[in-house]
Amino acid sequence: MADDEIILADLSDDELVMQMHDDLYDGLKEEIEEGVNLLISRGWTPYDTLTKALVAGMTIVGADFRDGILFVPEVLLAANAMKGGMFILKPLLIATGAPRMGKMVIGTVKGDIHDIGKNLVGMMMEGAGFEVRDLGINNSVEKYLAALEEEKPDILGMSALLTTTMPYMKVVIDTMKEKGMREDYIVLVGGAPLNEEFSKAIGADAYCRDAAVAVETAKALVLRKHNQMNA
Ligand code: B1M
Repeated sequence: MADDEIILADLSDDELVMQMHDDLYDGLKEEIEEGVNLLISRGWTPYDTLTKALVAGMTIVGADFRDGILFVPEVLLAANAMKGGMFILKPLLIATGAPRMGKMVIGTVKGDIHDIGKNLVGMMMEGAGFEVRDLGINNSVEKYLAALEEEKPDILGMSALLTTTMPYMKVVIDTMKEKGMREDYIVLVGGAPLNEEFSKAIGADAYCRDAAVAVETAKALVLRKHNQMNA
């Protein structure tokens, strides 16, 4: 072992989280997995581990990608390392024993292959007691509609990370209107380039800034829908 090799287990919590930000930046999947396991074994909640170690680290990656310091291959490695950590956290986030809240179909829109945020939303929704059918990436309007027919969910969730793909959400919503099925579903949208105004303009029920907001919004709107149905 080299003298300068960092032993993650010897680091304090704060040092470990900083090191995990560096390891995520460097796309070191095994180190990220070890870091996640260490934080959990030290009593960290899965949610804090996710947000403070992984999501915060990915924000740094995002800023340097934007500024031309990191390029696609490095970002892919970082994304892969993040997925390794998320894979460990997923069952822990889900194992909250939350009562069934409803069902959601979620997918990234056509032309867009970003899926980390969508996956996080799916995980958090499952953790909150929702059944989730994840359609993956690059979804056409036909795929969304087929899944709605098949699953009969309470909620349709759409994710877009590119300014060029976010308008496709309107294509999906407009098609739902044309087919007379828009009012049957709660439509939630999210993704870094979106905002409240855009969500209103395309006729979605709500914009969700992050996964936690998605869960809170979903709970509130499903409750409202059930109350209306029982009235
Ligand atoms: Co891309 N990319 N990318 N990328 N990428 C962005 C989005 C970008 C902002 C980077 C930048 O320039 N700063 C930029 C978009 C610019 C724009 O449109 N204005 C960009 C670009 C340009 C591109 C390419 C075009 C680059 C190229 O090829 N030249 C290309 C496009 C490919 C395509 O989709 N057709 C591309 C490719 C890639 C990779 C493949 C390398 C990789 C994706 C890997 C993967 O996802 N499997 C990648 C990544 C990783 C990023 C950044 C760095 C990080 C995205 C991420 O995972 N964030 C991103 C920069 C950034 O966003 N800061 C960037 C972490 C994640 C937890 O956050 O996804 O925002 P986020 O999700 C949040 C919320 O938005 C919300 O909750 C989530 C959790 O809290 N949310 C929802 C998201 N979806 C929701 C759905 C909901 C509710 C809430 O439904 C109910």
